Amino acid sequence: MARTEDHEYDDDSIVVTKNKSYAAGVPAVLVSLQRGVEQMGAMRTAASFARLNQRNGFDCPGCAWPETPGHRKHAEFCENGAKAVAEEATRRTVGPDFFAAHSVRDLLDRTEYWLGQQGRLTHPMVLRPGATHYETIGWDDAYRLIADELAALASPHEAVFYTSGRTSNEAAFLYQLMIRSFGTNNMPDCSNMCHESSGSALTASIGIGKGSVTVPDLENADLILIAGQNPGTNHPRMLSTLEKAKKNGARVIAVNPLPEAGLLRFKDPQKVHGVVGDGVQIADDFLQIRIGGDMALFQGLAKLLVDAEDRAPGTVLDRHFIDSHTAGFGDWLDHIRRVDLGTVVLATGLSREQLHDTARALMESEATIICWAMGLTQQTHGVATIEEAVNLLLMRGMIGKPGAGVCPVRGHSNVQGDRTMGIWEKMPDAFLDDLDTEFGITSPREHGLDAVDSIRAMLDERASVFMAMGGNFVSATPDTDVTETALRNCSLTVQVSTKLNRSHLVHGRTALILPSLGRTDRDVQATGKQFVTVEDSMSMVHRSRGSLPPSSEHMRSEVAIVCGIARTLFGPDHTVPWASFSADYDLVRDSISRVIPGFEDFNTRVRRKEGFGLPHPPRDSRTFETATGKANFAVNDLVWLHVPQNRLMLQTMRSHDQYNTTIYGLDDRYRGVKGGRRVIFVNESDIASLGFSDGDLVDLISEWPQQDGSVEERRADNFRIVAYSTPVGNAAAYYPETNPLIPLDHVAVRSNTPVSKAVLIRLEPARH
Ligand SMILES: Nc1nc2c(c(=O)[nH]1)N[C@H]1C(S)=C(S)[C@@H](COP(=O)(O)OP(=O)(O)OC[C@H]3O[C@@H](n4cnc5c(=O)[nH]c(N)nc54)[C@H](O)[C@@H]3O)O[C@H]1N2
Ligand SMILES: Nc1nc2c(c(=O)[nH]1)N[C@H]1C(S)=C(S)[C@@H](COP(=O)(O)OP(=O)(O)OC[C@H]3O[C@@H](n4cnc5c(=O)[nH]c(N)nc54)[C@H](O)[C@@H]3O)O[C@H]1N2
Ligand SMILES: [Mo]
Repeated sequence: MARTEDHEYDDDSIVVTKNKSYAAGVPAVLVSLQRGVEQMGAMRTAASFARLNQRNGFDCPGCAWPETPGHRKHAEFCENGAKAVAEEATRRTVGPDFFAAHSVRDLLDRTEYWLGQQGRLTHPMVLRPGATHYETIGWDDAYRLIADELAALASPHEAVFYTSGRTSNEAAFLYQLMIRSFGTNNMPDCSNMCHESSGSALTASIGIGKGSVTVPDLENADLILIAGQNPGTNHPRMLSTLEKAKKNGARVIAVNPLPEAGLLRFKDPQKVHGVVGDGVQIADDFLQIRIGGDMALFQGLAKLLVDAEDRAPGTVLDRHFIDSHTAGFGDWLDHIRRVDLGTVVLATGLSREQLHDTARALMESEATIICWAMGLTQQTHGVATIEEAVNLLLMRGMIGKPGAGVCPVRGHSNVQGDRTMGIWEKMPDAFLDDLDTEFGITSPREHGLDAVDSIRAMLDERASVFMAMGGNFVSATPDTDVTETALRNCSLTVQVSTKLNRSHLVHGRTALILPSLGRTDRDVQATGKQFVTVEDSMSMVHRSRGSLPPSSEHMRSEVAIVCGIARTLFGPDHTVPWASFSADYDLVRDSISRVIPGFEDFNTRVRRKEGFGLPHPPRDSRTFETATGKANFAVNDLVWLHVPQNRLMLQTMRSHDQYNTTIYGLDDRYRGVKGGRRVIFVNESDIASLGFSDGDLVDLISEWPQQDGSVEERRADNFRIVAYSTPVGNAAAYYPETNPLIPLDHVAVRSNTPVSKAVLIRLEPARH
């Protein structure tokens, strides 16, 4: 099962030191500069860092956290944002000579780290049926090849079109328009593996799948709960917001199986005191919860609040809000009264005292925000868990008022915008109607395939053309061996990419690599310099304009690539003006303004300093566009995870030195691991009871029970045990090395998201 890894992952080189109790500070500044200069040279480093997240510059490709409104700091970025920029703006290139020197077979033995380090893709490349090497192909020939393969399909539903979350609004809008003009809604995206559970839960509860708070809300909250999120690594700029919130008197409670550095202490590298001082303690309380225990936590807290209301009626519940804005309260109340606190203690691993303390904090707060990320969404009961978080807010009227609300913290920098633009396999009919009216097309109304269902379709040969707008589908999805088989079944795989990755090497009968411009690159089209737009985690839309000269004249923008394919596919007389769109992105925005509510006068408003915010009915007016017309209390049976004897529940997460499947380096600084990634963090007492020692080399075997009583096993070899603070029975290791362990069918109820944060495993002494 497991791929043999080369020297970079040699366990002999892994060094483990004590994990850090604070994030950022001096080392963060040094790492940013060093990575920049290594990849880009001093000039490009200075030029790009100066324009990162500035009003006339480009949006950081790192994460979707908003820029601070009003006054922007000179350096509105963080160490990991700088790494993301260096990764993209590197001067190293991968061109025809590289592909002539390396066969696909040879490249398959390299790690993602090695592949990514080779540089930017510069030329369109094709792998012909049976060929051993990629060779160059002209753009027009590449478009023709795609158009011919698509036209030859028996049905448009035999093609799937993936999107990763860096794609701009303009490119995403045109991409979905091309796909729907072609005749399918098969649009899997990275969201399917990411915040899909948030979207499902929030749409059911409050009628919109997006967060309801802004940066000023966070800064003015009384209480902020951060559950299942590691902002110190994945959203470092959020720490500055939290620091401000704390200065204003907020209490912050971290809910996490791991004591993540950024949650405990933070040194702001952009401030002198941050660099030299001890830093600010961010989390006032740390609830070290067992994996999958959050649903129990939220129900338990609701129960304690209901008990308090019973003791002193009128003091806890927001009756006015509940009566006028919610539905389902009575049923929910009956259900919550029956929650057993003993079960909550078992499920969470927390003490009664911690539960009572947290309940008290919720009762004392007049403005509560709950933030979350992958620790909640990538769970079997992720949707229900998020609904429970919403219940907890609804009972106190904590939505649609300043300083209060829901805050799902998004991942990819434009993943939320891509959804707004229609990248979704089940866009509502209202959107499709408006799209059809604008362009004179007939969009299919039947829902398409998401990521997991696309893999199933390719596996069963129901789909045979796979195209990806960015991302690294093979490594980001679960069940690596199965997914690889699925892609190899295709007749054509097309990857629009900036960097080389494993998805270029696990291919269909014919494969194409189309090199695209990224955020940092200057984009010039027939009518001159272009900019694109993105939407952040808080529904703010703004411009992004790259300024660096592209490292090759053969790269094209994502917009140009989509328009090129579409023109070839549909011919020059198509009702959509593809050629004009690719020449002038303002025209794309004009169409968006007519199709998507909230984008009226798009071209004017997006040119304003701060861009503009999209409407959010619950936040703006306590309006809930659900089936009941109210915010819904959800009733969910309490489910939590039992870990059998001699087994561990494994969560797969990010190190400090990676961006999803892109590995920047081998240094997980805050957790004290250097020089390698094949480590598994295990509680000391589990290490002893399983008969191992810290430093031992083990194989991880996941167990997936079958209906007939048998157990399916998957294996990932050679992980070094690291004794670490994690609840008993819970372990952690990095993604994507652990993706071969996750069964394709291990998905979240109602969102079909792969359950990457709860994989049942056992350890065996390493075989090799
Ligand atoms: N530098 C950098 N930035 C990134 C990314 C990156 O890879 N690198 N990725 C981007 C993307 S696409 C995303 S989606 C975000 C991801 O941001 P995060 O969600 O912060 O990413 P993970 O590393 O998956 O961390 C999940 C956190 O949840 C905790 N956790 C695991 N299981 C549970 C549980 O059952 N309950 C609770 N309460 N906590 C749990 C883990 O200990 C960990 O702290 O970051 C974005 N930003
Ligand atoms: N086990 C496990 N699996 C997971 C997760 C987990 O926590 N655990 N997290 C999941 C999550 S939250 C996510 S979002 C997915 C991520 O899934 P993806 O978004 O598919 O993966 P990335 O690694 O972000 O994609 C990196 C590639 O994108 C390309 N790229 C980068 N920038 C651009 C650009 O501007 N344009 C184009 N065209 N291409 C570009 C580069 O070629 C690069 O190699 O993984 C998921 N998989
Ligand atoms: Mo994500």
